[in-house]
Amino acid sequence: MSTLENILTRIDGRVGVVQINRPKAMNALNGPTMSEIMSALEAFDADPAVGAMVITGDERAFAAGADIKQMATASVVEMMNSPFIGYWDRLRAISKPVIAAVNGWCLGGGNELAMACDMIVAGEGARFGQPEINLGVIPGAGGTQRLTRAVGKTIAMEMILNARQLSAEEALRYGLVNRVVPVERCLGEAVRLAEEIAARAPFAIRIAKEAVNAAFETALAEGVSLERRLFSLLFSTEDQKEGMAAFIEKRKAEWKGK
Ligand code: DAK
Repeated sequence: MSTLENILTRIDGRVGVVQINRPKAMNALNGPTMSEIMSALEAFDADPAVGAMVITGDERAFAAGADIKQMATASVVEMMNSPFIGYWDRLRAISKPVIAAVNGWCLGGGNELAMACDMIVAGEGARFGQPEINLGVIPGAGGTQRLTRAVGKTIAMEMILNARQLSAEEALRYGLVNRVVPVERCLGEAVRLAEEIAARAPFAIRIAKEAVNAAFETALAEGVSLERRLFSLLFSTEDQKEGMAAFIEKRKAEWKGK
């Protein structure tokens, strides 16, 4: 376990875990916290001992949003020049799977952080929302786009225009989260899921993540064509030969990540 000012990190098996650790501020995401989160994820991404990652908070809050106290007096120029949005771009560039384990409040920039991950495991009491309208602003770190893609226009409109919060069960029903588990099992379930994924063929996992993410950036024909190229590319890996040989020989494949 390594302790920085605003996060804790550890490696659990082949899973890198980042825990946001600003309990007095409901894990609000100020610049230093986002900087530490991203540096930790990038270090895990570069570490061959890590196959997948989990970001979590504590039982009261995953994160209650960007730090309102830090941005309350900002000018338009300061916000336009703020490096803050760059942290979400860095998260998009992480090549290994990242799972958010969400208990408690998951609001504003916190929800945008969870949605920028690849999957979300929610604890039963989790509350998801984009309450920026209550502050006289709108989501600014991808919320209007990622939430709409996740839950559809009508629910996204209600959440963003009228600060509607979703319970964990509603988030599951609308497709925002993968599964809902008891609070005390949330992190363990996310790590277990990450561990399962980390045990699979590493290069194929990375390519699969890239292909699914392309669905949000491209037209269908372009996405299908990219998928065909990525699929064919995997036939240059030892893992493809091993995976198919193992099936034919009725044995478990041994992945090399090559
Ligand atoms: N920022 C700063 N401090 C926060 C905070 C936040 N987002 N959320 C909570 N805290 C602090 C509270 O001020 C309080 O501090 P003290 O008063 O004790 O010093 C402490 O955490 C405990 O909070 P409460 O006393 O309020 O606790 P409750 O249980 O009563 O309520 C709550 C919990 C989570 C419902 C409530 O704290 C709350 O409504 N928090 C604000 C939620 C919110 O509005 N979130 C959206 C923030 S705006 C950008 C892109 C995106 C963004 C910013 C920039 N760029 C492109 C540059 C994102 C913006 C946002 O996320």
